[in-house]
Amino acid sequence: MARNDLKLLGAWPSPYVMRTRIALNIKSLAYDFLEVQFGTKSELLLKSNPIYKKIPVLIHDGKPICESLIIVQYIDENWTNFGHSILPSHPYDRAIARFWASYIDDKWFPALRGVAATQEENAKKAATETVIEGLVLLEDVFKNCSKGKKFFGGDKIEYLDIALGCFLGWLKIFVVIVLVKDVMPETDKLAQAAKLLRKLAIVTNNANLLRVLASQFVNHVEIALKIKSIETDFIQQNMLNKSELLLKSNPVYKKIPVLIHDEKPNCESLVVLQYIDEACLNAVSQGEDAIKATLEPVFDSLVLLEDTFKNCNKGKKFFGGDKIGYMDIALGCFLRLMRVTEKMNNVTLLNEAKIPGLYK
Ligand SMILES: N[C@@H](CCC(=O)N[C@@H](CS)C(=O)NCC(=O)O)C(=O)O
Repeated sequence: MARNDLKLLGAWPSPYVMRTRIALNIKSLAYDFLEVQFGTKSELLLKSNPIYKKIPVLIHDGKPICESLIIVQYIDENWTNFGHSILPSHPYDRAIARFWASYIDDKWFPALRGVAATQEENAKKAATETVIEGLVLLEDVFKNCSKGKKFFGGDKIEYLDIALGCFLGWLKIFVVIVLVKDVMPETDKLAQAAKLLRKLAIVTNNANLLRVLASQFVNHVEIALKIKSIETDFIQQNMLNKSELLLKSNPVYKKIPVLIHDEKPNCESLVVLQYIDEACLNAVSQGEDAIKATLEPVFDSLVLLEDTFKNCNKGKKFFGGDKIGYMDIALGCFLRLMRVTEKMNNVTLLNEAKIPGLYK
């Protein structure tokens, strides 16, 4: 069999690079490991990952693939008959695995890094809480997935083992070396503490937002609150064990986000967005320059996405050509939020002249 032309741009200590190397090992694929010096950006890296300029990048037959979790999925899909499959076989189990993998990357690991990086006591405490709560959540997921076995994937290493596992070495380092030591004793104690913390969440301010970390709907509301410079207490919710406050505040849907203002709950993210805009909660709205600075990266991203659209759609209506594809779904669901942002800030994000493809 012809050897695959596989090159991996990476550095050995990087947890993200470890993910891709584990996946390559599972599939018994040989590859050239092109080590990048930490902190430097080779020309090949800049050319292969011009958007994020980060490792890992897998180069397969001259074509670069970026982002560790995407690379792991690519390896699994491209070499289905090699080794065992990395993603679970059932689509629902796959969805669950992807959901938690994003949670690990978007919420849990940044909090873990925050614990080490921040000097400010309250911020450190908040980050530590997030890390602990995350571990408790992930422990639940592990119990459901592993079915009493050693891995999330049961007897074999699967997607979530790779996604989380590569951080565990770093977690130990944080626990041992960094100041976390005092607040991070044994897992069982942590679990108890996290449950207690959840129960102790007290409504103190006028405006409180019941939320969970990984909710896009909550994110929408948080963005609106930020735009309006409204300070809120965030009351973390465990959706597997709904709090009395949540059930009382949103008895119809029993969902987050709920914005509690002067003890009156507001439910459903779009309704909450309008409420924030209309009631404004006595907040001072930001100056024009601040809004412009916030929105600039959004413009830049839209222009990049317009380029991607041009490459993918082959002159047709969707990223997927004639039919709605993955990217149409991923981006399309944010269109309403962009319209709301435009309306709330009196700005134009979807500019037909600059992004004609996306606009249409
Ligand atoms: N989301 C990316 C994260 C990759 C990442 O953060 N890589 C780090 C190395 S551990 C990097 O290249 N950092 C260089 C930089 O931030 O400029 C992935 O999953 O691949």
